[in-house]
Amino acid sequence: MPANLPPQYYELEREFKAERDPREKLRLAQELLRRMPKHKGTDKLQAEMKAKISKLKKQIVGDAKSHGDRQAPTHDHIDKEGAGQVILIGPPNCGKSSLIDSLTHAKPLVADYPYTTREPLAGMMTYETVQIQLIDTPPISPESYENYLSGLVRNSDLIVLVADLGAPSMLDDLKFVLDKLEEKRILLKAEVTEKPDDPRLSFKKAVLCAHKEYEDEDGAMRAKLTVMFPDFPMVATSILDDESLDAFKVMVFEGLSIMRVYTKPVGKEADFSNPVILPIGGTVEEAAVDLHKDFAEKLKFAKVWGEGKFDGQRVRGDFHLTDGDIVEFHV
Ligand SMILES: Nc1nc2c(ncn2[C@@H]2O[C@H](COP(=O)(O)OP(=O)(O)OP(=O)(O)O)[C@@H](O)[C@H]2O)c(=O)[nH]1
Ligand SMILES: [Mg+2]
Repeated sequence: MPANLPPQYYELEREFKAERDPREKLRLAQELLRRMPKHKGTDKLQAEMKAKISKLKKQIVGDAKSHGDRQAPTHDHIDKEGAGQVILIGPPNCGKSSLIDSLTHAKPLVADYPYTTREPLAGMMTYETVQIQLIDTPPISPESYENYLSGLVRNSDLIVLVADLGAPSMLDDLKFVLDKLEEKRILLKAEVTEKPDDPRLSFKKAVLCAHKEYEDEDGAMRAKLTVMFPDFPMVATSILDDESLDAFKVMVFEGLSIMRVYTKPVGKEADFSNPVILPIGGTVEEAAVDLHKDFAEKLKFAKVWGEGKFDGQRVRGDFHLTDGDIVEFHV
């Protein structure tokens, strides 16, 4: 039986064959399998593709292990920790490492010359009751692009594009970063509402950090940024301005589109130290699953405290929660 595959399939297959990065190759292989019409004529092809996927997975795990043996860690993947993984990217010397230094306990190298950062470095930022992972990265410029950055950016939950308000070449530098990412098929978006039609592309949500605000006293550079990125959330920051760093945290938290839900055992106080993190609009049932799968199955009803609710309002599993709600599960 003929396979009868659509032309887009063959186009994607060519990309797959040409791709060298195993993680990207795996992503394309999974997409090929997903797009393959499922009928008798494609049985053999499906089996072959599954075998390729499994081989690629083994290769990725194997690569990580063998690099570990040689004490040379791979940088294209950093395990996620906390409520979200946020990657700071930008041109050389714009202040990425200084921001990580000010916002986390990580101690990156900071220097007044470009190309200081050579490897990614993760640190945890505390925003109110949540921990958010920030990743410092080497700069992106015509002189330098670390290939593993594509994987790191694709895997992150949010991108912070850092602009240097003190650099006369700021707009060109940022344009280069955008062009470079586009070449790697990553498009930064103010809001990601849909998946790209073309599976080779990744749409990634980004926010803007207009850094070194005191270098831009008349606001002229910020005005230029707003023209270049009209829809993107933006804060102006300086490592010398604590309020600006607080505003940065709010922007990042909001950019992650997550909310905090506090759980409360029956008859006891709520636990504010360890919120359940859900996507905005998450339900009581999703919060219960996060605690324990059984819990969600046995759930009879819940009581909710929070804005816009009666205190202890009785709700069912499909009730949509909002940031800061307190939930008491009844099983
Ligand atoms: N005026 C001013 N300078 C800053 C600020 N933050 C960082 N800097 C300076 O900017 C320079 C570069 O800082 P880094 O944090 O090393 O910059 P980077 O983006 O990590 O640089 P690379 O790792 O080379 O890409 C240093 O001299 C910092 O002291 C700020 O808020 N205001
Ligand atoms: Mg740096």
